[in-house]
Amino acid sequence: ILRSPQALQLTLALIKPDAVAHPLILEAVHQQILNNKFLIVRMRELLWRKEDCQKFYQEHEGRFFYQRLVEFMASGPIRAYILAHKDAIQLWRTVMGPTRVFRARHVAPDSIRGSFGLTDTRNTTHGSDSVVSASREIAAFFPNFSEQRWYEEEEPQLR
Ligand code: RTP
Ligand code: MG
Repeated sequence: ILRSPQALQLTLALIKPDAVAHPLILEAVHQQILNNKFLIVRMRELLWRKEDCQKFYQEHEGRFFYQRLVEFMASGPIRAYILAHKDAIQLWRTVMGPTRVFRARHVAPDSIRGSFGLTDTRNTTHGSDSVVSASREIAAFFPNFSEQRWYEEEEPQLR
């Protein structure tokens, strides 16, 4: 397997506080990552400060849900992953399902959000939505990670 952005795209996945707080849901989400044959490049658990959330979600500043989202994301531990796969960004968003929980339950009941989402804010997971935001979000959570070095130097670990 050639390690290139075409063959193995990187994305940032977050498991949000509602899911990290529940061991069975946390395990089920992790299992979805494995089932879909993502390569887990990095993984860490952390508690976010409110200022970090505000920065991360700054594109949503002013939206009616912004304050609620920021407070929720700082309310408990979250888990962050760098995932690699062919077309990882779109694949992870498909595995997550639609953002809105009502839509997720009806259109994609077996998706992560369709299965476990509680509300539009407490919707279990986050995934980058473009190559540009994936790079920005990976850097926010894994400041020592170099995408370029990863593509050039590390050998793929096949599962
Ligand atoms: P994300 O930005 O997290 O990848 O999510 P997305 O593209 O699927 O959804 P977007 O519409 O961009 O929403 C950004 C985040 O805000 C939360 N949200 N809460 N009504 C609400 O309470 C509400 N609406 C959106 C979502 O959970 C999403 O993480
Ligand atoms: Mg978005």
